[in-house]
Amino acid sequence: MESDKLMAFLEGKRILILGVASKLSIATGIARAMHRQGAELAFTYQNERLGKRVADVAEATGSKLLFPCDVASDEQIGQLFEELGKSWGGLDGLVHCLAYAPADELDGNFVDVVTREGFRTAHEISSYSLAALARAARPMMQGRNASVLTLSYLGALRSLPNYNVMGLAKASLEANVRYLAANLGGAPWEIRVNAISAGPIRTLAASGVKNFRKMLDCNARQTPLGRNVTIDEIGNAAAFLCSELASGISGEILYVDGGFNTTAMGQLSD
Ligand code: NAD
Ligand code: 0WE
Repeated sequence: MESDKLMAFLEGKRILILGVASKLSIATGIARAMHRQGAELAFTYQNERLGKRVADVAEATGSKLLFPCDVASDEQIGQLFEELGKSWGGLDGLVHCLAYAPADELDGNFVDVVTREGFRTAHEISSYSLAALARAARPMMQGRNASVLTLSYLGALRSLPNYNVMGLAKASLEANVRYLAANLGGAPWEIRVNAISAGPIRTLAASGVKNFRKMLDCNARQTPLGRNVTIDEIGNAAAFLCSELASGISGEILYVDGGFNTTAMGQLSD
C-alpha cells in the first residue's frame, strides 16, 4: 500500500473524461488507470440512455461529477465547462475518447459507400470536436501544465477494409493534435496535446463492425507481442501522457498496439 502511494503520479490532478459508454470502453480503462494514480475524475455522457452506465464507472472511480455532452452541439460543449467550473476552478486533463461515423459508411468499398453527409458527420464528431472542446476548456486549463489527450487508430495512415471515412477522420484528428499542440503549448497556456493510437479492442463501437472477431485474431497473429492490447494498457499510457512524467511530450502520436505498426509481412505460418 505504501509503495502504491509513492508511485501515484496523478495525485492532485483533475481530469475530465469524455467517451465512457460501457465498462468495456477505452475511456473506462483510462479512468481506472488514472484513478489508480490518484487523479480526481469527472465524466460526460452522450445521452440519457448511456448516463446510467457512465454513473457506474464514475462510482467505481470515486467520482460524483457527471455532465451530459453531445459534441454535435456547441451549446452542450459551452454548458459543460460552465457546469464543471462550478465544482472545479481548474482542469489538468481533458481526455477525448469518442468517434462516430454512420454505420453504412463502414461496410463496403470506401469509394462506393462514402457520402457527403457521412463524411461531414464523421469529421465533425471524430475530429472537429477535439478543437471545439480544447477551445472551451482552455481558460480552465491555462498555466497549470495541463494536457489534452485523444484516441486514434492506424487507419489514419494505412487503408484497411471497411474503416473507410473513419480513416480520413482519424488522419484529420492527428493533424488536429499537431495544430492544437502548436497553438496551446506556449505561455500563457502551457497545454500539451497528444494522441494514443490504440490497437483494435472489442468495445461497443467495435461490436457494430462486421467480422471484428476475425480482425482481432488476424491482428494478434501479426503483432510483435503476439496478442491484442487491453483497455488497461491504453489506460496506463494515457495516465503517463497526462502526468508530469510526460512534461516534454506534445504533438505526439503514441502507438499502444503491441508493436503492430512497426512490422511488415506479419508472421510466416506454415
Ligand atoms: P465506445 O463505443 O466504448 O466509445 C465511443 C464513445 O463515443 C461512446 O461513449 C459514445 O457515447 C461516444 N460518442 C459518439 N458520438 C458522440 C457524440 N456525438 N457526442 C458525445 N459522445 C459521442 O468505443 P471505444 O472503442 O472505446 O472508442 C473510444 C475511442 O477510441 C474512439 O475515438 C475510437 O475511434 C478509438 N479507438 C478505438 C479502437 C478500438 O478498436 N476499439 C482502436 C483505436 C482507437
Ligand atoms: O475507431 C474505431 C471505431 C469507430 C466507429 C465505430 C462505429 C460502429 C458503429 C465509429 N463509428 C461507428 N458507427 C457505428 O454505427 N475503431 C478503431 C474500431 C474499428 O472500427 C472498425 C475497424 C476498427 C479497428 C470498422 C471497420 C474496420 C475496422
